[in-house]
Amino acid sequence: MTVFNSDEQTIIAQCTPKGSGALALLRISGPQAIEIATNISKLASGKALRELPTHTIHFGYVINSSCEHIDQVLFLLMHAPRTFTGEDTVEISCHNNPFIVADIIKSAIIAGARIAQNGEFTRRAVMNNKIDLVQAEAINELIHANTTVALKKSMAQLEGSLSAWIAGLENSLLQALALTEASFEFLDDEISFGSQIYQIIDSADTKIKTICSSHDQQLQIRTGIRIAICGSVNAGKSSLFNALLAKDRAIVTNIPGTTRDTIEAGLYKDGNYWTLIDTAGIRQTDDLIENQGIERSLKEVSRADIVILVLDGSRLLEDHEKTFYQECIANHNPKIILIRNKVDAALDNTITFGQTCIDCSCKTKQNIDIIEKAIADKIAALFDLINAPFLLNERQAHLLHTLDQKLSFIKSMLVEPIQYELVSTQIKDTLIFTSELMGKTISESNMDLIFKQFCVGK
Ligand SMILES: Nc1nc2c(ncn2[C@@H]2O[C@H](COP(=O)(O)OP(=O)(O)OP(=O)(O)O)[C@@H](O)[C@H]2O)c(=O)[nH]1
Ligand SMILES: [Mg+2]
Repeated sequence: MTVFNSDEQTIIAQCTPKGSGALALLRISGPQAIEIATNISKLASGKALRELPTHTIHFGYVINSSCEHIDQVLFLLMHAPRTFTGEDTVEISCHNNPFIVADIIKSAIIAGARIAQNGEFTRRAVMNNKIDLVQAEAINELIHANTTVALKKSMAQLEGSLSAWIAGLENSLLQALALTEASFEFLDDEISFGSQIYQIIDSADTKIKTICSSHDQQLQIRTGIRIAICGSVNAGKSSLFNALLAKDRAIVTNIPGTTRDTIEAGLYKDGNYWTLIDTAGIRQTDDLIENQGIERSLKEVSRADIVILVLDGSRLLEDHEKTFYQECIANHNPKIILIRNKVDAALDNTITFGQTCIDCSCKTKQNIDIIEKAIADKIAALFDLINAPFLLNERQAHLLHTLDQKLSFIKSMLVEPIQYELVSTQIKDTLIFTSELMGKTISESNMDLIFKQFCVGK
């Protein structure tokens, strides 16, 4: 069902990223979209856009209020309701020069449009029942996905997988509600569905718990993987950082303590976004600044998803260094990749703390590819752990967590003698949460919060 709001203003925004490039896409959506586009266009065919059939493309010019040509463009004309927003829509493909884009937007504003707010096109798609709120959120995830796994999951979500899951949950709760009401009605006949209701509630609760349990890990698939490079001073951490990035990003010298603060740099690798973090080397020092840097390195060991622990193969370790490596391995074993650098100048130093250790040389680039492979394997193993079919955002996770608590409470009420009237009230309460999850009963201010996270033009 498409809902049209005659008070709704017509909006315009650039949908493609700002900056110069070959082409840009602008979208005009709203009740006046076709009229506005007609007034700012001069088609090569000599016809007016308003007279042309829906879902057609037209070549021509955007003109300003003095009828001067701004740019040669293509107009994609789409009548409601078969559009993204469910409203009349005209999309303009123009040349991507920021001055052209600004002039086209200015012309449209003079003709009666206004600039769209963050996420306003998607919000209108939700208001017009083109997609539900969960699918709208999936669009935002899709745009910002930093790993191929996140991309796949948000695509599935956009296609309705999470919405269908929530609908299934809602159905179970409605079934439990029906049985509760029936038990209440037939109380005198001593017909009770207590155990059936318990089973339904318990199974719904188990499903929610499974999804919620991997929420923390899901952050990795959404935001990319943090890979910290840590170890003793002068071990070659910055050299490895540069080798993995394939550029001289961090300063490398033979002076121990060269890196004093953490440095981050990102790269796309095998369909994932890696954030590499070079850290200050661990050593005992009285230098205040260096000590703060070392503190940051230790924090990074805890925070990162993967830690590349670098040993200096050209010298023997001091006792405090051995303690650092041992503690690091003991406390963070699953995420550690131990490597021994400088094998080109190696002493007969085979200390590995009982771990698999990759020998390498940042100087000769020996085995850098093996380190990359070890990182990719660790990422694959991390993703294997996350078997939940959906990626929940904070809003969804919070609502599901509250729902889980509510269902646990209902289960505690389902012991004889059962107060069916009270159980029924509680189940009705849970349906408020599923409605809010889907955006059916969400408040305007909460909607504002959700769409604020979107970019303009989406
Ligand atoms: N022979 C040899 N020298 C290396 C290798 N990797 C790095 N170095 C040298 O080791 C020294 C220290 O390298 P860095 O990359 O700055 O080491 P770091 O661990 O970042 O040092 P800090 O930032 O001081 O903790 C430099 O002189 C590098 O040229 C290697 O594989 N073989
Ligand atoms: Mg360094």
